[in-house]
Amino acid sequence: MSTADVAVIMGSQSDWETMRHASETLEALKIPHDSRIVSAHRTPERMYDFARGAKANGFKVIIAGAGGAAHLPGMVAALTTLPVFGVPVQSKALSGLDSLYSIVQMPAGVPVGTLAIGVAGATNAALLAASVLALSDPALSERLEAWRAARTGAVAERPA
Ligand code: RP5
Repeated sequence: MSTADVAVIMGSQSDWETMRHASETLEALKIPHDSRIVSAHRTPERMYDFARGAKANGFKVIIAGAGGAAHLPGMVAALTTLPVFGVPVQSKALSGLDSLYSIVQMPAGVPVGTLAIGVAGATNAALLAASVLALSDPALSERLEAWRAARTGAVAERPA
């Protein structure tokens, strides 16, 4: 049983440069999370075991990032009813359009909440996870409001 509410999974070590932004955002909001490499193609059995056991292991939300032929978020969503947020990692060959198309067009019945390509998507996946968890966690709800207010407060009236 994990003590983490959110699993941040990714297809490769090379995805960490993007997915660490999800982890850092969860960290900033003091949300317990666990980051793991789980590849749909290279470690399919690890992926199956993770997805099948995720709910029983105490996870409430899964953030899954992958690039190229990015099947990880969809395959995980096929194996669990936990909310899955998919982050298309920006690939070298096709700039992440391949990742986006691999994640976004799920068939009806197997949902993946697909985010923007790259760092913005990873950051926003963490914020969406926070919004879900905040529905039943008033203290987190306050931290999320404060995080958003700080962002608003940081926008200058005029360019420097
Ligand atoms: C995908 O292939 C991973 O999610 C990664 O974005 C991409 C490339 O992986 P590496 O060759 O860098 O390990 O499965």
